[in-house]
Amino acid sequence: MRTRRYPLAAIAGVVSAAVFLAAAELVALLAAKEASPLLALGGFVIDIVPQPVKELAIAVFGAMDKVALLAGLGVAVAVAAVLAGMLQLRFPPSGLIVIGAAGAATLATTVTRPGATALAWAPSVVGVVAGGVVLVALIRRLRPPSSAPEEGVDRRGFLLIATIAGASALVVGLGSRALNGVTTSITAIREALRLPSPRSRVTIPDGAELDVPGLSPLFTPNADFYRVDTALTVPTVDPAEWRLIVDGMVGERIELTFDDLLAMGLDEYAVTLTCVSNEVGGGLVGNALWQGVPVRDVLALARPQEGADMVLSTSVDGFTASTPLTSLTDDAIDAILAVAMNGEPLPLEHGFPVRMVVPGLYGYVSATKWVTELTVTTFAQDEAYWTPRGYSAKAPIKMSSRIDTPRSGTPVDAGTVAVAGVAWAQTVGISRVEVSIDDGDWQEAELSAPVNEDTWVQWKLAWEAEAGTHYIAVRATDADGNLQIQERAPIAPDGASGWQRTLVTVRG
Ligand SMILES: Nc1nc2c(c(=O)[nH]1)N[C@H]1C(S)=C(S)[C@@H](COP(=O)(O)O)O[C@H]1N2
Ligand SMILES: [Mo]
Repeated sequence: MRTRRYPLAAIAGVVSAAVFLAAAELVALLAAKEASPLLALGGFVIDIVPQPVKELAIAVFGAMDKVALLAGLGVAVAVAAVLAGMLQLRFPPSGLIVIGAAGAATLATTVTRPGATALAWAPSVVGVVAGGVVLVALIRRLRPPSSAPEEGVDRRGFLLIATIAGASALVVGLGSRALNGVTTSITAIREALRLPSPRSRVTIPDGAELDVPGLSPLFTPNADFYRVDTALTVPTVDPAEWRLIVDGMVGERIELTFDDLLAMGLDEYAVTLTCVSNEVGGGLVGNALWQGVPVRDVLALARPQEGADMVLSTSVDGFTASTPLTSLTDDAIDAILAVAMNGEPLPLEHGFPVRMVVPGLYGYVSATKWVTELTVTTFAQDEAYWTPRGYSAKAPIKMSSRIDTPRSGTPVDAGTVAVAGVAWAQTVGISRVEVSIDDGDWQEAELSAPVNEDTWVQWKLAWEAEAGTHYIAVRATDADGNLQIQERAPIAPDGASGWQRTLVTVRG
């Protein structure tokens, strides 16, 4: 019987790659948690991918963008593995060279990742060795040195090694990854955490929430709150080990523990967070009640020096944001180090245990999650994560208004239709929202009672809808009398602008 050797060689490649990754995951679990080659490679791709591609990925895959990235990486690894197997059969040792090159790539990314430890090299190196040994052993079964081509293939030996190696790789790899995801234990720590009661609570005025089906709630439940970050896996930070360092242009470098921070006293704040990637009418905006400590109180302990104009906040995963120093020290702006969101400790994906929240600035220049360091510096001297990637170093949130209901794809019945949505102009407040049907006169909508100037308001308008298709447009005016910018702008470099206009269908 003629054994087809190339398909077997392809299998040999895939099994070797699985052994490589599994051995690396095991070593990562034992010696260097952050140095999982696949995740480091994924993180590296996130950092180098051009912004338009990143936006496309978010648009196409939505919240699944990271899953899609991992799936894509998996396909790339599989293709490389098949190639390595076939190459090793035909032109040894070129298959080994492919594995070595893959190892060199993951080595380079793991040792240069933020938070890399002294043993960050180990998973890649052990992975390459294990994968290489299995590849050589398998391919040898396909070409015994003494035999003529197509003959003397040790099929049984091949299948035995392939099965054992493949199965162990699956068990060890998946098991290690699962154990490495200490997420579970940090979840337990978070659930057991009891924060001190805040000294003050936000007063919610009567009429702060309108009752219209389909309208966003005044406060966005944590589970529905948008999530945007560059973290491929959610960072897991134990509050007992968390430290906040304040350094740079300061009179004294300080270091706070979580308890130190809590001891400064918590207050409650209502702030609407907005992402610079939010398109007009988009959902990357949410409103929450936060509990935290003013950043200005923490900075004051370190005494920022004359000449500084920026604070670079750094996350445990290396993300950075540049915030004007004045936005953090101004008594009128409630910039906080937040520990709670809507009455519970920050969810892991929203920055547990501590994040920044600064009213009036887009998240990428202010809302650092898993924050561990505040460096007092200057815009001239330092730049943050998104600055060299095409976004402005400074980015106040642009006033905007959004139509929540009726929605474009959902027809409504003729008659009285409640048109409603939200509008925000953080640090200033909204004074008016107007709606225009089919480009007719602007009609003033009813506003909810504002909680404060940092939160969105809800608006609604009763519309006598006739059968057919209609345009609904919305625009807001802030408390200083400025009209929302009509001119359309893309999200880069400092946020989208324009009035939302949607097409709705009314059934007769
Ligand atoms: N560590 C870290 N913090 C981060 C980011 C990030 O990528 N990493 N993204 C920022 C951006 S762009 C936004 S809009 C907000 C989003 O916060 P949320 O995910 O809690 O809604 O977090 C900010 N903080
Ligand atoms: Mo953002």
